[in-house]
Amino acid sequence: MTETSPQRLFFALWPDPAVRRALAGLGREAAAGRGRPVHPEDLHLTLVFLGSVAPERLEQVTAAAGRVRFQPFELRLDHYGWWPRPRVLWCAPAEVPPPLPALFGELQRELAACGFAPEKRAYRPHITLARKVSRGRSGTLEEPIRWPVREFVLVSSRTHGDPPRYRVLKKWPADS
Ligand code: 2AM
Repeated sequence: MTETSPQRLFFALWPDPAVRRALAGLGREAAAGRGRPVHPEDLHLTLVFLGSVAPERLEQVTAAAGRVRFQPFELRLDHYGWWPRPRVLWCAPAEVPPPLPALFGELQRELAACGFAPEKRAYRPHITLARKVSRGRSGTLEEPIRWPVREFVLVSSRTHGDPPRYRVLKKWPADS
C-alpha cells in the first residue's frame, strides 16, 4: 500500500537473528530488571535519524541511499554502558571500524544534498538495549558479540502502540 501520511524514518544497521538474540540476552542481564527493555525485534544501530518525512520525499530518500557505496565490515560489540540524561542502557564497539563512520558520512552527505539537515552532534554508534533506566551500569563483554555487517536499511517507526515499533522498508547491500 502506498503511504499517504508522513512517516518517521531512520537509517540503521539491522542485526541478524543470532546477533539480535545475543543483544536481547545482554539487555536483560545488564538492565537487571530496571527500565524498559527494547523489544528484541526492534534492536538496531541507528545510522541517520530523519524524523517525519512526507510521502512525496520518500523517493528522494531511497535514491540518496542508493548512491551510497560501502565495504562490508565486522562490528565487535564488546562493552555496554549507561547515559544518565537520556536514561539509556546501550551496547557499542570499543573500537569503531573505519567503514562505519565512512558509511555514516556518505549517507549524511547524500541526504544533505537533497535537503535533510545533517546531525550536529558527533556520531556515537550504539545499540539502545533499554530505556527509562534510572540507574545503570557499565561493563565489558567477556565474549564480544560479532556482527558481520553486509547491508543497511531504511526503517519506519511508530510512536504509539505495542512494540515491535519498527519496520524495515528497504535494504541496500554492501559492495561485494
Ligand atoms: P536512541 O536509540 O539513542 O534513542 C529511532 O528513534 C532511532 O533513532 C533510535 O535508535 C534513536 O536513538 C535514534 N534517534 C537519533 N536521533 C533521534 C531523535 N532526534 N529523536 C528520536 N530518535 C532519534
